[in-house]
Amino acid sequence: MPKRKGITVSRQLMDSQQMHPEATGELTGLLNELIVAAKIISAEVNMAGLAGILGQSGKTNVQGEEVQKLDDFANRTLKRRMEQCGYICIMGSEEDDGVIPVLDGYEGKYTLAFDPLDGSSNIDVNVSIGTIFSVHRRKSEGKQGNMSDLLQKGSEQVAAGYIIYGSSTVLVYTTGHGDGVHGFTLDPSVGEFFLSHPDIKIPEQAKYYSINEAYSRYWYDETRDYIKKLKEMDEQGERSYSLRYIGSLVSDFHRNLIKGGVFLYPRDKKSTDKPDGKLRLLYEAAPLAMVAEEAGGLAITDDGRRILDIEPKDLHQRVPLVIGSRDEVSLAKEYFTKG
Ligand code: FDP
Repeated sequence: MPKRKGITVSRQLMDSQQMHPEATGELTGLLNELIVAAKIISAEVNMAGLAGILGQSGKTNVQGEEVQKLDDFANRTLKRRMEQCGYICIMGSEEDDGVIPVLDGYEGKYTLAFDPLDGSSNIDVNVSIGTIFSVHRRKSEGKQGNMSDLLQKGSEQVAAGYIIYGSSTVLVYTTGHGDGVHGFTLDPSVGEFFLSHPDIKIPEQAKYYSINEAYSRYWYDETRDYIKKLKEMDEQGERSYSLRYIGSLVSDFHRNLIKGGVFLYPRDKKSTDKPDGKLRLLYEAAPLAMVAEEAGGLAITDDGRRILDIEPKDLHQRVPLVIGSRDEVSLAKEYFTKG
């Protein structure tokens, strides 16, 4: 078939739905609703400086209206749109302690977990931030879903992805099963996401590594040895890797997905209150792990376990994360499991 140009994300979703005769269109509907929420958030992010919604909430904008912080805004937008979309039975948000119900009469067969605006320390300084999402099929019966519907392994996700609000707004998603990872760029002049990165494959070998080096004095030996190895010269006597650390997981991950790289947020001795590192399994690690694996990469903990196999016990469970190009994550696994 000749390659088509200018494919919108809705068209792509419809096409992939048709490749699965058992599909009812509900997942497509869910993703389409999410995309609308993403467009609203993207518009707000682009206007944030003008609208006066950077920084703390409790401010008024230039029109004298009450305004919310951007992460509040993103959270509310997602909840408001998705609670009445009719395709999900329960939600979990990185910003909310407990489960989030949907409107009575609008219960559907999926669940949605999201980090509404990842990279919060970058919100006020025009650095890329993003929304990460994860979709499971519900397990419980009845109308509203419950906690057990959200506490499912990453390997049971039916869709996952993210939207980056950066120099352009880019949506990346996968529905698994070898359907691939696809990237779409928002054309703000027409308000549509167009296919810009079809069938993304993460380069097997990395050029970059991403870790917060400022914590190096708190690292365990395995992390230190691995990073030391990455810094060694290659056989030609040249430097092999560059360090990039934006401090927005979603942005660091995206760059590594496109260019080849490994991102680490391992356990360390600094965070005694966070023995498993900082990142959340349900809202960050599991969805990105699904994208990474579907693109040919890997995602493990810093003791070598596959992220997608971890059974969540808690909505806000944290997990050490090593994710990215196959060769570098495999090398990391050797270091982390040496014993
Ligand atoms: P942030 O706290 O700014 O929201 O998940 C949280 C996160 O950002 C990730 O996006 C990012 O990779 C990480 O924390 C940065 O943490 P450090 O400042 O500890 O490196």
